[in-house]
Amino acid sequence: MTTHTQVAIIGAGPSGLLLSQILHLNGIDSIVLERKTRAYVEGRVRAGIMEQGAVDMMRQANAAERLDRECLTHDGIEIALDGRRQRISFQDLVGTPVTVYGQAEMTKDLAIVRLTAGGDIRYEATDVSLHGLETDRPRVRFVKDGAAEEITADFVAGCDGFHGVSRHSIPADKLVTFERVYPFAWLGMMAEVPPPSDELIYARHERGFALCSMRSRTRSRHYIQVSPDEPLEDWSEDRIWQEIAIRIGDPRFEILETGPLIEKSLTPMRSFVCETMRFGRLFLAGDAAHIVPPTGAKGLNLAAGDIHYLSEGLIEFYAGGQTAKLDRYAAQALARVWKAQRFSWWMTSLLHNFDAAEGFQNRIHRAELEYTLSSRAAQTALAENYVGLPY
Ligand code: RFL
Ligand code: PHB
Repeated sequence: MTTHTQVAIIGAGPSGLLLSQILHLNGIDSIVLERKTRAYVEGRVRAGIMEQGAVDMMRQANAAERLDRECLTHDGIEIALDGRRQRISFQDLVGTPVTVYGQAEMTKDLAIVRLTAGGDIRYEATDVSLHGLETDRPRVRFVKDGAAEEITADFVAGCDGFHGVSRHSIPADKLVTFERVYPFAWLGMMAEVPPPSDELIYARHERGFALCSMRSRTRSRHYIQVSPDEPLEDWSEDRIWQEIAIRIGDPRFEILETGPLIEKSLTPMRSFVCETMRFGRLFLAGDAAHIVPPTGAKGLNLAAGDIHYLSEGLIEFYAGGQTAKLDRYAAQALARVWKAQRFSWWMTSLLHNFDAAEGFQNRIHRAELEYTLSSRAAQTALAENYVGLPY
């Protein structure tokens, strides 16, 4: 069966759902194809920090009602160096807060508004393949409920994450990519206990990085730096809690409340940019085009930024056939992406322990963190980037 839509969107993560909903509110129709089940997508524990720009995109999508009610607003972060904690006040330095709201909740809210408005999201659509991307009538083939189907569209939005099919549909000789893989991973966990502080604690310690984050005042989300090849089974609950306590400087558990873990996972750390964010009628957005190490909390926020530029381009096109904004899409998105890449790489470098062989580099990073904690100018630069650069 062949169906036509204006924009075929691959992936029902935050990028794909935001785009579909914003297009819908501007009278543009789309079909979203998602490989996994709705429950799987909505159950994935991922980002937790939203910049004001991402919150504004949720408002623009008419999907911010629960976010506005349930989110936490943070005016700063704490940084612990060898167990000594110091606060960096975003309020004082740049006057902008960040918002704590889970990506899983954001994805649920977007799916509900989209489906309530009659949106066409096809979960469990497998074997997606893209064709005719250099023509003005690209086609997307897929299998749903055992039957082969085809969609024709004016445009294809590749919102299918780092492991998706869209980026791989661009001919290899047209792809321009950059990558850096870090020699460590994050062990992430969730527990139904209050976080140790009102704000996030980022810690650099000789045993490695730690981060105490949260999803609410009663739900903690914490991470520790581990070696990328370490089996998850080697990390008992006790060992994880011990390690967090030591790294944030709370070895006697005076502020860190412990409890059973409700989730535990390992995330490899990489920086990746595909500069070919457009190929013919295909536009890549979000993790399909770029990955940042999570230290700067930028992945989801970059995805929202891409959708801002891409939706503006598509809205302009359908309003009067102009392609000026679509033609600028890749350049505009990349300018922001590279700045967030720089910041994420910098935060990662400053806060993690690299290989002992990298002694000089470790000392330089430590000196830079000490300098940052002692300089208002350096803290202002950190705050400006953390709360998010303007679109
Ligand atoms: P997603 O969320 O990966 O969604 C892509 C969707 O596409 C589907 N898909 C396909 N569908 C059809 N056909 C195919 N062939 C397909 N291949 C894939 C997938 O099933 C999926 O549903 O990408 P999107 O929408 O671009 O969103 C990006 C964000 O998810 C990501 O950047 C953030 O989670 C990154 N991130 C963080 N970002 C922040 O801004 N702040 C944070 O605090 C933050 N913390 C994090 C993070 C990512 C983490 N992990 C696990 C990578 C913390 C962690 C631990
Ligand atoms: C999270 O809460 O998941 C989180 C917060 C800040 C980060 C990364 C992840 O830098």
